[in-house]
Amino acid sequence: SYRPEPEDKFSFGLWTVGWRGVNTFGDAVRPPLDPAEAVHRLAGLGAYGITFHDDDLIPPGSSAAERDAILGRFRKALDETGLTVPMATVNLFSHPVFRDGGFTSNSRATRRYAIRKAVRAIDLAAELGARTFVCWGGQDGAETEAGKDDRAALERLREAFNLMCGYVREQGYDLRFAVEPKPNEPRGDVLLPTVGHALAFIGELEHPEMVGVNPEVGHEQMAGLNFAHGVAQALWHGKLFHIDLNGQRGVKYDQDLRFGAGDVKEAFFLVDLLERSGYDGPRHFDFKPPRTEDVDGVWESAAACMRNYLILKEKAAAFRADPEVADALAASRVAELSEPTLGTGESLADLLAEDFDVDAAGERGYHFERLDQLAMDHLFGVR
Ligand code: GLT
Ligand code: MN
Ligand code: MN
Ligand code: MN
Repeated sequence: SYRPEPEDKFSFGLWTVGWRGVNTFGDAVRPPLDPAEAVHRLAGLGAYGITFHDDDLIPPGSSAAERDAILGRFRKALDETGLTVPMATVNLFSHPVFRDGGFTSNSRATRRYAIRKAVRAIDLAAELGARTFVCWGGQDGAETEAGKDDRAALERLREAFNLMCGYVREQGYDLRFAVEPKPNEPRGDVLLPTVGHALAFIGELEHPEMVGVNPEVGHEQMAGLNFAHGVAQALWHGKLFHIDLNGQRGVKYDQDLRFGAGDVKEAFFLVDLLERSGYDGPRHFDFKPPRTEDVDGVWESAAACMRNYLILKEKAAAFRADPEVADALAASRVAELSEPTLGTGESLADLLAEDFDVDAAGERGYHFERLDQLAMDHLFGVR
């Protein structure tokens, strides 16, 4: 049946189902989506959360009275449906003022404006009960080398995070930050291009414990990287604060396909990893319903994101429960990697004194192919 329930913690960005299909060459193909309607539609499909940029919810230039009216309608929809706002973020990329980025624009006045806008968005996030604040600096990057001092940009980015963390602590908000990496698009090269870059950056902050990552399937794949491996490392660092699920086919522009479309095998192992990891945060879909779709197609693709997750979850569980898989895992010595290389009570000297038949050990294969094919058999539905 694969019917999503709120316990599955599926959430969607307002900008995803609300995407009107404007792309580099084409105009909008769909009408604007009212945020309150989005809440009702998503709740009806079985989602538990909705997320937004400040500007998605409250159009820039709204008066105080308009803001109150929009928020009132949105809150009413949340109350009526029980939908939550697990995450919110700030748009520091659409307006022309951000043409050279927000926190790392060469223009100091722009950077100051970006921090003001972010702080107001943090207030809005806290007001609606969000626990995670995502920072995607899409316009923070460069097309030229000469025009951007990368080390200065990193310094300014650090300054912005330190200020935002300080503000959240001062206000006593229960809110953590999640940095979203992306290698390129809209900029030729974006700052913090991959999960690894983001993790290293976080270690240089004043309050690293308040900042984690929000990796997106397609973004790591745009860099030719294995997404499940990136998520595993984020988990190992205790830094998987949030996740953007979608689909991508290889190294090309950001496709934001519905989850499951694109690299299905990587999606399978991602769900397998997430479900066994103890990650209990939102399963957030950041996809763009293709412009071929009318309004009905938008909701069909949103439902399909959740359906594909639940199908993969079932397949991964069946893979793990299969006795032949247990046997193949043992043959591949997968569990042996969890044993410390040095035994308890042993010293390096014991290890150095050990005799080892290198040639005999070198002859033995690992049988990963058999194990991996069992996963594929499960994925294909023939087991
Ligand atoms: C934008 C981007 C996404 C980010 C969003 C958060 S905005 O759609 O392409 O990957 O997650 O700022
Ligand atoms: Mn994307
Ligand atoms: Mn995108
Ligand atoms: Mn994203």
